[in-house]
Amino acid sequence: MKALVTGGAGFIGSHLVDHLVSEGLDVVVVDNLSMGDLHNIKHQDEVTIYVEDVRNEKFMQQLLQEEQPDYIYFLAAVASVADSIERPAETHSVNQTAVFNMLEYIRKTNLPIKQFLFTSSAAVYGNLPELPKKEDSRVDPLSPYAIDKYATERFVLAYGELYDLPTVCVRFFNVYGPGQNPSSPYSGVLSILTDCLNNKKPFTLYGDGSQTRDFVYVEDVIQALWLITKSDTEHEVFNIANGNEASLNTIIETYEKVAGTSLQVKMAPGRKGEVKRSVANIGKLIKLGYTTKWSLEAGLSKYWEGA
Ligand code: UD2
Repeated sequence: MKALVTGGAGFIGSHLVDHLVSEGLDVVVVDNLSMGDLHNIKHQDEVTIYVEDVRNEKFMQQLLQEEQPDYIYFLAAVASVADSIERPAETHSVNQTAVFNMLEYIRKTNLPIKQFLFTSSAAVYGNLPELPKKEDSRVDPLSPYAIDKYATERFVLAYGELYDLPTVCVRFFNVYGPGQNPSSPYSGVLSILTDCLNNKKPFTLYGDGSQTRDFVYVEDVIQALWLITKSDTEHEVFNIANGNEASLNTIIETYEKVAGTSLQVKMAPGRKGEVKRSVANIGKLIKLGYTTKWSLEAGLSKYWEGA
């Protein structure tokens, strides 16, 4: 069996690639290294890597013909809400057009795939008050990023239904773990916190710290993705999360305990368009056999050990 992972050198993608290799799959990676780093992939010598942009339509078509993957995991994205607000046209071309073009090519050529998995985001839920978020909760995508993710989900599911393609979508909540790049102000907060604790840098807290998130350790995310693949599920959306709500203040307190050191915190006004509370209902994943193996404490300890 062969898997194609776009964005396979990125934070989540590289963990997925290593898992797929350990499951005995042949793995092909396409990554333009805009965010990713080949060093993230442990099994680099066992993987076929193309440093290319998923927007290169000709290249992607040729790749699909030559490699004939059974599984396609579309993780390549500009994964930043802020970026999508600053450069909406460019992020749209990655977050939607590249996915659409691939689907269209698969449809036209009847490429015999076993699963096409598109990675969306909790961003689609926006700031609506119902909690926890279920896959069929109302959505309110507020940024170009969230709109692209939601619209692309719809394309992926509609292509699945209309043209009988085995497609599925997942919505990532706040994923953390080794390999997440802390260098941008819009990097995941836990990668920034790790960097601040490690290097005694001040941490800027946006808002009063009462905002909540559902933080999920990357190994649990890989567990979920693999369960979805093995289940041959089609035309469904799954939240991928831990299922627990934690405030940023709790995160900071827990991480300080784990690291045995205290953080220097600078207060700043809350970010514009910020989601106040976020937590997922993960019942659908649990039905596939998902169990969260990493509590917040356990995940943070493991992350800190390797930091
Ligand atoms: C996450 C996703 C984003 C999008 C969004 C949808 C990540 C990295 N980002 O954004 O792609 O899917 O969910 O809602 O998973 N914070 C600070 N100081 C910092 C950095 C962050 O206080 O230096 C706060 C930030 O204001 C927010 C919380 O920490 O309240 C989490 O921030 P984040 O950027 O890790 O993730 P989020 O939920 O804004």
